[in-house]
Amino acid sequence: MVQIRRVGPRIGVEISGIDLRTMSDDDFNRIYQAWLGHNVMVVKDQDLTMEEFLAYSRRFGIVSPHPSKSTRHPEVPEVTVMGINKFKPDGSLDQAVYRRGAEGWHTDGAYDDVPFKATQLYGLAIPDRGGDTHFASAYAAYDAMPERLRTRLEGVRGAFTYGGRRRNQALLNPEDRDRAPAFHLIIRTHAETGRKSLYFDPGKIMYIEGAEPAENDDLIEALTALMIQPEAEYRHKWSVGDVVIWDNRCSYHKAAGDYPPEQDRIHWRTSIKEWTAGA
Ligand SMILES: O=C(O)CCC(=O)C(=O)O
Ligand SMILES: [Fe+2]
Repeated sequence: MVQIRRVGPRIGVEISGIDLRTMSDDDFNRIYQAWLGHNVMVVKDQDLTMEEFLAYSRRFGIVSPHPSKSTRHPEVPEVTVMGINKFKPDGSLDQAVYRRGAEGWHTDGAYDDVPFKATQLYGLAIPDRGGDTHFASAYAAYDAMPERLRTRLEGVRGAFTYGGRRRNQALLNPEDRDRAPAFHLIIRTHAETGRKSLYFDPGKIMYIEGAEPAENDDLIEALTALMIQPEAEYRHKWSVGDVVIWDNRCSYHKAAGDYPPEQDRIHWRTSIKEWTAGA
């Protein structure tokens, strides 16, 4: 029996009693609606091959290879393997791998003209402490925006790059660095739910279109300060076999990045675009 349970007041839903390999279309439609309603969906106790994980991911949209080529699976570029090759040849910890996603709250793919609709992780090895993933609702961020800020930013686009103002591009190949920014509306309306959210990423934003430098800094500071609403957060504590998908159109996330480095924390990841986006 499929069980659907909310895990936080404004974000997060957990599904149990389902086998993603054999799930019916009706069951998929039910959990898809639950996901749309709660931004982040955890499906417990799965035992998937890479092909099965990919097949499930494809039910959400087009699975696209991530621009970080060096961390793609060598035979299956649509799958990123997170948390492997953590130690450099000299034995030191590679922080870019260990702390991937832990630099701060973000949304995946804002640097692309067509950002990811969703990102999905499958937990293969989980440390015995630390290593959680934090999520927060971008609808709640919009709700928290003062009217003055909403009026200023309605219809205004932000310019985003992979490395943002810090130019943090360690996991990109040299030929993929320093690309032109992508532009996205800061206040966006979700194509499926019709709800407004704050589309923002402090680590990827370069500037707000049309703002003078001083106002630009003020706006970025103001959005950074309000984007995370504590009553709209969910913290996921991983178990092996968890499949977690988040909606990048209306949520933020970050890795805690705090687990014992000598332990394994390994996930397969798929990055998923909208059907209409093209491959
Ligand atoms: O490893 C995690 O908990 C999340 C990493 C992340 O930001 C991502 O996969 O997009
Ligand atoms: Fe991420």
